[in-house]
Amino acid sequence: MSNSIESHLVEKRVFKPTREFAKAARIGSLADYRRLYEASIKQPEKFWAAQAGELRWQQKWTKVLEWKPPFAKWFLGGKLNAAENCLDRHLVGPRRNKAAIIWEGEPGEKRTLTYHQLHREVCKFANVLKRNGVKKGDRVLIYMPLIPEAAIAMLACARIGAVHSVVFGGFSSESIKDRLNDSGAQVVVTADGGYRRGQTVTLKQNVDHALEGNTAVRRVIVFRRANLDIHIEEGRDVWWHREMDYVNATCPPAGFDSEHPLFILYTSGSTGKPKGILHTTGGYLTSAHTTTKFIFDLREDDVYWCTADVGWITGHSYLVYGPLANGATCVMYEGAPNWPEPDRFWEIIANYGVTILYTAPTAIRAFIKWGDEHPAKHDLTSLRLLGTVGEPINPEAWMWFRDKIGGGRCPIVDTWWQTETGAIMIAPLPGATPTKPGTATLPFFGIDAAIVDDQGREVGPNEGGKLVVRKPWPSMLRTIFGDKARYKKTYWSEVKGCYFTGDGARRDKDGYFWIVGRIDDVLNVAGHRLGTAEVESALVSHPSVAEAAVVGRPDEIKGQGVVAFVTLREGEIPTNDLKEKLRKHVGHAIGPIAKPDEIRFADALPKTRSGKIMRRLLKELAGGGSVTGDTTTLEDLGVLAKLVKRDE
Ligand code: 7RM
Repeated sequence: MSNSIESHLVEKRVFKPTREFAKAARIGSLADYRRLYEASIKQPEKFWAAQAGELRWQQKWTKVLEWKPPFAKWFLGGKLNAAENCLDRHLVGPRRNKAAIIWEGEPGEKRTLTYHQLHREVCKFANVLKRNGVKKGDRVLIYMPLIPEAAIAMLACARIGAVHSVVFGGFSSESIKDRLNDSGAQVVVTADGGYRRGQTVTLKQNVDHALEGNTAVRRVIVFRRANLDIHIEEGRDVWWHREMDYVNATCPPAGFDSEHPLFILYTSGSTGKPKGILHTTGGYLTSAHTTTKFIFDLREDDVYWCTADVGWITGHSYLVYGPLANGATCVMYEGAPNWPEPDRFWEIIANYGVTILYTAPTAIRAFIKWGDEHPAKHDLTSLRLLGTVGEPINPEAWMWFRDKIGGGRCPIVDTWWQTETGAIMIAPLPGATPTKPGTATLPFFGIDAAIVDDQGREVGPNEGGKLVVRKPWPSMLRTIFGDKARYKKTYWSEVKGCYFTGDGARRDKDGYFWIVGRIDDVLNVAGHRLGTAEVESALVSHPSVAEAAVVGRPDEIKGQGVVAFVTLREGEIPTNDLKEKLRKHVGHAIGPIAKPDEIRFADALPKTRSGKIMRRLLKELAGGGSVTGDTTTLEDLGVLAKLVKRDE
């Protein structure tokens, strides 16, 4: 097929689950996985209904699925309360006094909330919301540091049927304003400030700026975290701790329709205004609960740490709803991984005896860059399982994670999913699936993932194409808030009858899914279509390289030439000689076609706040133009300015 994406990098390493891990796991062999997967795809409604049945429903559903493409409804007629499922359910029996959240602030404070205590705080804050006029269906914007109160505010909304919209605490006033306007939120929950790399972040001040001019906001509830001197607008702003004094801890959980909206989470479209991804209650919670249980193979005595912020979908599904619905003990850390020293994460793991660590490739590449001595200083033997999410993980980074953090003994679950999918879609089951560095392996139960060509036909082994999902699943986004037309166009018009993910991928001979990059980023060199991930992984496999981003630039002869932006490991010297070596290295690993025409050394790569490399900006730079596209989701504008300067 001439228009399919080619693949040249072959990964031969395979790691089978250890016998010990497999024996204790829920799913203990690949054969079991395959049998259950087949059954779940033949009868997805049966599988999901059985899973939904593990939650507490105040009224059972009458119909599992109504599918009027592209609109799905799950568990129709059912009524439940998401907060009740994450809290009240665990109050009978020994989980009552189990730690729900173990929190550490960046400056070093430590707090533990048991399920009983968390329940109490959530009930009280739910009453605070009610007291401030919040009703079922109202939108509440949450703009908080990563403190337990962020989760408390989310669960309090869920408890009374209000729809939360969490905005990452690193975002600007402008982003808050956009999201307020789009969601129509009337209430904002924030804090005076938070801590990041030893500095305070002025959250309340950012909210004040966002509220200049016209908005629907009539109440701002402020948690005191950083003792900052802040402006309090009489009649609009109230203190969290004062409000908590006025309420009691009784707040019975009302049952809401399964399809009642639970939250809106904005995701940056590559261009234009952010999309408000809408998730509903019963289906979302079912998927979050089920995937957490199977993919992390959660045990009663696990100490589970997901390093994501609640401002991202990973924080929603795998820091709050998934683990709490499972009654897990969750570690939550407010600050930066390298504050005060680059070993903060490893210190936390040793301190609390963390058993499961779920983090992102961007963090792993940073740890590699900072040096092996930092994890080596700490006892990491409590760990039994590792996970990654957010980007394709370069095989060398995967190997480092396995060896240096997992001590060669922990399975790694590389989990592929999106804000839109609500829950993990493709990932190994740690006791069943042999893993290979760089692949998210096989689809989760009930997920009908496939790779298709431009005509929508499924492609053969090792042929690249578009990653799609052919059947609805419970935590599927229901729409883009207020914009059905955009929902249809973005996700359901590219490939007939399928959900289009926007990602390019291939399946190997074992059926494993390899994400090759975003479809929009695919390179076209002399008629060869190459994903970005392979070329980047080839670069990262060179011992001098910490991170790489590859983009195409117009080339008269080849159509596109390959430009690689490369950051080096600590202590490496950027020379022309090294550039030549790297070009050869890629040629050797993949083939001459993928050899970068140009290599540019950079101090850092432009990334989104959640750590994804923004190739779109690099492409504009590489093409010789200035960067004109949207840069509001960029983590650090300085990075871009530096790259432009180097270019001059
Ligand atoms: C959870 C999250 C979604 C996009 C997705 C991919 C990329 C995420 C992986 C991955 C390769 C992975 N939601 N992505 N996980 N690529 N392997 N395990 O990240 O909405 O912010 O991003 O992230 O491109 O489409 S998200």
